[in-house]
Amino acid sequence: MMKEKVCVIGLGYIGLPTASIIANAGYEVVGVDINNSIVEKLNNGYVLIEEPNINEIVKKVVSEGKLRAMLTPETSDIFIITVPTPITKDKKADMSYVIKAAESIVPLLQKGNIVILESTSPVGTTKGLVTEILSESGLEIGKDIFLGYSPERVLPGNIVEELVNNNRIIGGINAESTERIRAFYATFVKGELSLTDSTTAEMCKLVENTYRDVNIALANELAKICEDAGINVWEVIDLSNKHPRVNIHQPGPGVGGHCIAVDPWFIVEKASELTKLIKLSRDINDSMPNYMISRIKQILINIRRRKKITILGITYKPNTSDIRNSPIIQIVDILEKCDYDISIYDPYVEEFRYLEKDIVKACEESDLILLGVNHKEFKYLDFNKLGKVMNNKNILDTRNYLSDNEELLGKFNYYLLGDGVLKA
Ligand code: SAJ
Repeated sequence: MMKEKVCVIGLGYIGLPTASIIANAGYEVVGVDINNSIVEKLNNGYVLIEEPNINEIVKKVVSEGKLRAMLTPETSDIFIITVPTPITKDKKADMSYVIKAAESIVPLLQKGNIVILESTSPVGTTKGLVTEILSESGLEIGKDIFLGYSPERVLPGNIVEELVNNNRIIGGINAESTERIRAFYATFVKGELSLTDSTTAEMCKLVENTYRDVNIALANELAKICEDAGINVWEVIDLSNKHPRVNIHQPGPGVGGHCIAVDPWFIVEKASELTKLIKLSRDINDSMPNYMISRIKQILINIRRRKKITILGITYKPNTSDIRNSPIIQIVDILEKCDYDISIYDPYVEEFRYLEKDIVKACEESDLILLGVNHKEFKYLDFNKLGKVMNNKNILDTRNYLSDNEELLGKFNYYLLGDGVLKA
């Protein structure tokens, strides 16, 4: 049977791997993006995002002519919208990209087409906003055009593998839409396909990330409590999680990225009076950068002169170059305002203010190393060499990443978020 043509709108972290996997499953795929360089590079078999295995797949499907990139959409059997849904300063969902993407396909729609929204969206977007825009085609949505919502769950850094193997939720605006969208994903997704309606599917996506944000907030609040009680929060969490039904997350310097720090606000936007716990969790997680500053000030309290801090790792999570919403960058901003000298070393970041390419240089005359992100390169650093160039051999570990490094513990004053040592 002639494989159908799929148009994927938005070639970012999710859209590009999605377009590549679908092309690799045998479909003819047109990838659409407003960014000319993404389109040009993709047509030459190159990608702008770093993801394991993505380069090989893109090169393969582009060379086979199964995937090509365009600046505007073409008539297709299936349209998938994977554009960003950023958050505005007042914590509201910015749906402008989704609106533009939906409007761009209206003139191309034909009876029997399937339209799938994948972008994280406030509850009711598919049945409301998107249905309204697509109706401008004059076609009956749900009967001539099948429409639904199917959120991705892929973890940046493991997208290609998870796109195929993760379970997936399929939420149509009606049963016929759900079934047709299920049949499409079933041709390349090996995970379980759970069927529901579009509004429930939208809420599931937001709930999955909100669940993590609330649980991280619990871990962060426990870090503050344990620190005050003079006990080690990591030991408390580790031992508590040995209970068969307890899964406390990890404390940290804050929650970054473009998902967990963002998605809870989409729920708050639609139910402001009902979302006390969700809002409070966001505030707790957003309080962590300032909390780390207070720890730094405590540790360096006896140094009167201008102090220097060396930051190891500024990305939002380990082993990635992604700095979006990174809490470590918030720590840099606060340190600047408090008149500290700052140097940064992060092997995954090409350019950033205070960034040093040489870690020894970054540590020169430093009073404290802040371990911001647990990049694998930081596990076995030569702390003997780093300590020799520092004014004071202090290290504050925000990720419990180096607490088993005997060499470090022997040479540095080792401090750990939530270790309670300053109170003990
Ligand atoms: N973090 C903690 N403590 C923890 C876990 C994470 O402080 O116990 C911090 C991390 O350091 C990071 C942030 O939270 O700054 C988020 O990191 P993450 O790896 O947990 O999540 P993301 O944003 O990279 O990906 C999430 C995933 N969602 C879930 O795990 C429920 C992914 O599956 C989603 O597809 C993605 O959001 C998304 O696109 O929504």
